[in-house]
Amino acid sequence: MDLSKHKFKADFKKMLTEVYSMGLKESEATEQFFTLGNLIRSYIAKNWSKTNQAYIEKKKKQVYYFSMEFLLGRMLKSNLLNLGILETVRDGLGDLGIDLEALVQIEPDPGLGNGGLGRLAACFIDSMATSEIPAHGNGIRYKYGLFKQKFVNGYQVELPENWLQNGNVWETRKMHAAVTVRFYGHVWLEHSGEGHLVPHYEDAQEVLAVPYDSAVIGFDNEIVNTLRLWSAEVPPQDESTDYWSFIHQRNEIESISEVLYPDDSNYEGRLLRLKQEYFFVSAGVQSIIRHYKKMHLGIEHLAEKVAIHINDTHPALCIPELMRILLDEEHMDWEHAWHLTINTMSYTNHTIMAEAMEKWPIEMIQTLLPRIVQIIHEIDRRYVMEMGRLFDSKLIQSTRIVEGGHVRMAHMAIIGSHSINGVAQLHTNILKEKVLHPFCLIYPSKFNNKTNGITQRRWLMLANEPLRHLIDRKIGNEWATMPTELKMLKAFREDKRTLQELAEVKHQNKVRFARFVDQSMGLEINPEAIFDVQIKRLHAYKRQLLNLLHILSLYFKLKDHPEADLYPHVFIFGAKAAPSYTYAKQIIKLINSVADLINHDPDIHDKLKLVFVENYGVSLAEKIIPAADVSEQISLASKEASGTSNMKLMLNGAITLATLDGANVEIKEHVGEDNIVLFGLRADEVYHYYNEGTYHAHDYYEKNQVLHRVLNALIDGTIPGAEAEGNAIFDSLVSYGDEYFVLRDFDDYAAAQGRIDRLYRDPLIWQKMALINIASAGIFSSDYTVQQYASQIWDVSSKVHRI
Ligand code: TH1
Repeated sequence: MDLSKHKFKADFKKMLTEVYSMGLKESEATEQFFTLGNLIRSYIAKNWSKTNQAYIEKKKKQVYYFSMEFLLGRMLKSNLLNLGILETVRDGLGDLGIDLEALVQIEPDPGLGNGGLGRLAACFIDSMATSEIPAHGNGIRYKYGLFKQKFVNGYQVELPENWLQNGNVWETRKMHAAVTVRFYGHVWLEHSGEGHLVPHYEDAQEVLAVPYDSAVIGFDNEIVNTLRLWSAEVPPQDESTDYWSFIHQRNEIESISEVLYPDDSNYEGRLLRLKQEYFFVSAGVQSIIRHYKKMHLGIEHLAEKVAIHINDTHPALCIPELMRILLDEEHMDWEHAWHLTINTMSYTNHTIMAEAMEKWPIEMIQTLLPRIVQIIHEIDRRYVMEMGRLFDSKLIQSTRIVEGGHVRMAHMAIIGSHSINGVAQLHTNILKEKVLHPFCLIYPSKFNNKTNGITQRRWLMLANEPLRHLIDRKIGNEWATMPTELKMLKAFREDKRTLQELAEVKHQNKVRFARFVDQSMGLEINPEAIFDVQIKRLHAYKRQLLNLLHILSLYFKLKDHPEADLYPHVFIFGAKAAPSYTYAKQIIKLINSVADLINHDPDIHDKLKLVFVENYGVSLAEKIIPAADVSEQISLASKEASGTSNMKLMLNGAITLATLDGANVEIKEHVGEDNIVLFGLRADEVYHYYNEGTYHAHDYYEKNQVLHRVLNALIDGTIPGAEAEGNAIFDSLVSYGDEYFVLRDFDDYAAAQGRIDRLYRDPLIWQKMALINIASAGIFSSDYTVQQYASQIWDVSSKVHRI
């Protein structure tokens, strides 16, 4: 938008008086932040309604991205950037004696997600608005986001994250768009006068779903899409309601949107979680139908104008819910309703981990959602009947929805959608060939790949301004919307000056991060050291333990040979564990205890430091990623569906140290073998071990001297404070089979770390690798990812930039 600094300053002062009746001098950062937020809202108001009107008037097909999680991060700078007024506002505020960065800190970081899946949804809505895709997010307005992590004595302690405490400037409560969602009770079908069956409900609990809308602003294009998050409330009561039963009901109902479940890649079969899933699905689908009817096209054309995307199986109840509305409220016959539903729905699978697969007990659904369970049974019955004519009955039994008293949500999502995609090429291949192979025989054409992506606007333009300016000086700024233009940087691969400038940018970011570590943790780290970063949820398959065991081996090496030629290293971890995931919490405690040991050992000096940042999340990622030299992507091959921090770190010039897992495979293809450091078992080798049952972890403990010493340190008192955890972890590796092949990959990992150490010593070689990584990262922009979803899955228009 066009905005002069002069006008901005006048607008700002005016808004401050209007909202707070305050002059500049009396105001503090909090008022200034809310004033700026309100001003941004006023700037976008016109374009927001214009966008919506245009979608209706032009009868545009619209996409609804259903996700239990939207891990947005702070929105102030992102909104300013996308509006094209970041510099004007920064300058203008500066004139008024206000530091924009101080206002940025006022905004709470809304943690409405756990990790990659939720952050992907946030990158997608930014990219969809920027790519001019008519698409909206649909999710839950959790009162409490992901817990705040504290370390007490090295143990993770969880505190509530009350992000709404001071209100949320970006949202608008839309009372007129509220809908009712029904739970419990009894239902029976009766013939209506007009020849169809209509359901009658008795004793149902009614919940009012109230939407809160936030603007999703496209970059430099006047598009404003919507993120709609639902909040659960008690419907208006009549006079006969008993007061105490009302209070009781209110607590039960409001608990639905109270808190985000803190499990990543893990399924907790709680009733409240099922309620959450149906709550936002039913509210979202009802509101889509209501909106669709404004176009007056007839319900039979729904799939031409609406695409519903199911982000993992958590919103898979969209399928029976849309069927319910088409059958019970639109009085369609089953075949037509089913055809429409399939054509409307598409589904992304994000994991092959068995413990993440949702399987809801049929009685639980029966009690909570009596009408939905009837529809699920009927979908299942027809599937078995119709497919049973075409395929072997064993194949059909193994793929049906209802089995062993459970509803298999992935099966329902596949059977009820026209598209199912994995999130990286390797992951999609594993789905097709192994995990979902039976479905691939039945529906080969439904399967496709959409490799994940990240938005370069948040993860480079905003998070790493020094690098952004360097790139702009070298190749211009078209990469803001045409990210593969970054490849032009390759022309500078031999240019010493550019490589030197790149090194200076990285150094500057490392100094900044070191200052942060010093101030927040009282720990001094040396910016000349290699900053080696592993930031992601704590999960056994991600193998933070492999990293830690190697750190211990370096520590012992330095203890035995203080003169050993090790380049100084700072190992940086950021990770939350699910509160109920005991093993992950034990690993956190062990990492913290090892950090205490190493960081306080006077023999070690600056050669080795271990930093475990507390409360890792989007805001911390924005600080750490620009300062990273090495990106640890060391999951056991086949287990990490894609990963996205690998892409963010590469984009910021870190060198990837990786197994050939998830999107690492594609990173390797784009940067070439020389610009990535690989190690470890390949996915097919992992499967081979499983099939043959030939992995014996204990042998590695017995035969590998370095490993032997490191593992013994876990149980012999070398690591003070973590005796119990050390024992449990030792047993998991040595006695109970080492499920994720940590010991098998240890030597190869250590050798790869040795290569990193040697490469880093030659700054020209290292910076050239960094430059090629940045230059090759454009293809991993979520702009391209969503453009592919738009054309290949959703069949909606988008502004496609050539790759
Ligand atoms: C993650 C995957 O583990 C990761 O590899 C991928 O990059 C990311 O999704 C985005 O596609 C997943 N997060 C969750 C969270 C839950 C359940 C399953 C997964 S898979 C709650």
